[in-house]
Amino acid sequence: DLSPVRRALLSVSDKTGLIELGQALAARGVELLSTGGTAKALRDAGLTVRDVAEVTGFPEMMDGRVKTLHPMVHGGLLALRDNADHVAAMEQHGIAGIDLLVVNLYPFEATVAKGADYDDCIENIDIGGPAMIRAASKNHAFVNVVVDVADYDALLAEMAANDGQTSYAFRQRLAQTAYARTAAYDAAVSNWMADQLALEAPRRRAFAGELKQTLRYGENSHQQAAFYTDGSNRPGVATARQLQGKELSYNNINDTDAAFELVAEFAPENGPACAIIKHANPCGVALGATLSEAYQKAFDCDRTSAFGGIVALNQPLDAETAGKIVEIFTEVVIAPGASDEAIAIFATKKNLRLLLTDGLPDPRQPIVAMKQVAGGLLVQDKDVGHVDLTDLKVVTRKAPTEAQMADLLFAWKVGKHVKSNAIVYVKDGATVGVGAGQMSRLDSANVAAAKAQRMATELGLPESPAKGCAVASDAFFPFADGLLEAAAAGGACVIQPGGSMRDDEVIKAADEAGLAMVFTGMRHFRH
Ligand code: 93A
Repeated sequence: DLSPVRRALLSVSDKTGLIELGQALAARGVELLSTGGTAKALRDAGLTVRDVAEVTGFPEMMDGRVKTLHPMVHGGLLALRDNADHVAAMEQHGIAGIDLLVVNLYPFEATVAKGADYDDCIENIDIGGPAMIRAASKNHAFVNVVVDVADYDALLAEMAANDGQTSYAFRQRLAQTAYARTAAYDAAVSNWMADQLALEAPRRRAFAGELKQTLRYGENSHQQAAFYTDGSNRPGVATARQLQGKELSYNNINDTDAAFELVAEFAPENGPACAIIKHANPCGVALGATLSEAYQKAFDCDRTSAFGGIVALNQPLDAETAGKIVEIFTEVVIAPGASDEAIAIFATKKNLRLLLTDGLPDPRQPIVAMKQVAGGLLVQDKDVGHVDLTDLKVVTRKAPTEAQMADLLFAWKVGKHVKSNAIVYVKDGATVGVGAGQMSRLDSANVAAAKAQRMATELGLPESPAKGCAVASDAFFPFADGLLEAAAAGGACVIQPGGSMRDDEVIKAADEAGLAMVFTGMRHFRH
C-alpha cells in the first residue's frame, strides 16, 4: 500500500516552514507546483517551481479568486491511478497526477478576530484551497494532503522511512485531519455569518448534527434553544418516539437523558431498574423483583422531590407500573417499549409524556463530550468507566458481605450519575439518600443523611433507612470527616476510589468505626 510522491502542489497562506519543506521535497526529486505567493517564496529561496498558471493555461484571475479551480489541478488530485478510464482521461488531456497537496487556507478566522470589515472577511473565505483539500482527501488511496504546518515533519519522516513513499494508513490519517479542517473552516464562516445576521445561537446550523426541533426556550425562558440529533440513530432521548403529552422542553430533554442513561447502567437481563430524576440528579434509583417494585422503591427514596420528576425504566413499561406512576404528577416517562395496557392507562393522563425507544443507551459507547468555555471548547471522552467485583480492593479489616458488595456496586453506579460531590446511601438495591452537587464532600454526606431522615418521616419508618447502608463516594475522602459523617448516618460499608494523601488516616477511621471499605481505583466526577 506504499505510494510514491513524485509531484507536489504547495499553496499556503502561512509560509512557516515552507522553505524547509520545499527543500526537503526537492532533495527527494519531487517536482514542485505552486500558486503565486507560495511560488515566489520558494523561488526566492532558490528552488525550482512550476506555476499552477502554466499547468492550467490560465492566469490567476479575479484577485486570485480563481487560480487552482481547474481540471488540470483537480484531475491530477482526483484521478484513480489504478483505473484504466481515469488513466486514459489523464493521457488524453495531458493531466499529470499530483501526489502531495500542501495547503493552508486563507486566514479567515484570524481576519475575523482582528475585527476586519465585512468585505475583507468575505475576501478571506478560501474556495480553491478547501476544494483541493477535499479532492485530495477523497483520493487518499493515492494522494497525501497536509493542511497543518505541524505535520510537515511527520510527512518527511514517513517519506524517509519508506524510500520517498507513504503508506495508506498514513494518508488516511492525513485525510481525516484535512476533513476536520475544512469542516471547522466552514463552521467558522457560518458562525461569522450568523453573527452578521444576529441569529440566535441555537438556530445556527454549524453543528455536526441535524436540527430535530427548535425548542420554545432553553434552561430559562429568555434563552433560545434547539435540539439536534447526531446522526447515529442510537437508542436514547434524541431518537425516542413520543406517544402523548405536550412538547418536551429543554430541561425535560436534559433530565430525561440523565434518567435514561442512568437506568441503562443496569442491564435488563439482571432485573428491573428505575431511576427518577429532578434537575439532572437522581432523587431515587432502585432495583426490584418487578418493575413496579423498582419504581416504588425509587419513588420512596424521596417522595417530595419525585413530584414532577422524570422516570426512566430499563424494561418495557407494564400495566402495574403504569398504574402506580399515574398516581402522582410525573413530567416524563421513558422506557424501551410499553405494553398496550400500560399505554391505555397513560392515555387517561393527557399531560404525561411517554417516550418509547427500541433499546437502552449503551453506557460503554465512546462519545465525545463537549463543554463550552469562554473563547473555547473543552473536549473529553464521555465517562464510560466502570468497575466490577474483581476491580475492588478491600482496605479495611472488615470485608463487605456478599449482599453489601452488591449494594456497594449499585451505589457506585448511581454515584457516577450524581453531580459532584456525590454521596449515595443504598440499602437493599435502592437509594435511601442522595447528596448531590455540594462543594464539600462532608456537606454531600450531610445532605444524603438528611434525605434519609426525611424518607423515614415520609414513610413513617421507626428508624433512618440509612441504618446499615452502603455508602458510595464519587471521589476519595480527603479527610476522615465525610466518612465519619456517613458512618454516623448509619453507613456500614463504603465504596470510594481511594488515592488520597490521607488514605491511611481514612482507613484507620473506617476500622475504628467498624466499617468495611473497598477502593475502586477509579473516580467519577460529574460537573
Ligand atoms: O481565492 S481562492 O479561493 N481561489 C483559488 O483558486 C485558490 N487556490 C488556492 N484561493 C485559493 N487558494 C489559496 O491561496 C490557498 O488555500 C492558499 O491559502 C493561498 C495561497 O496563495 P499564494 O500562494 O498566492 O500565497
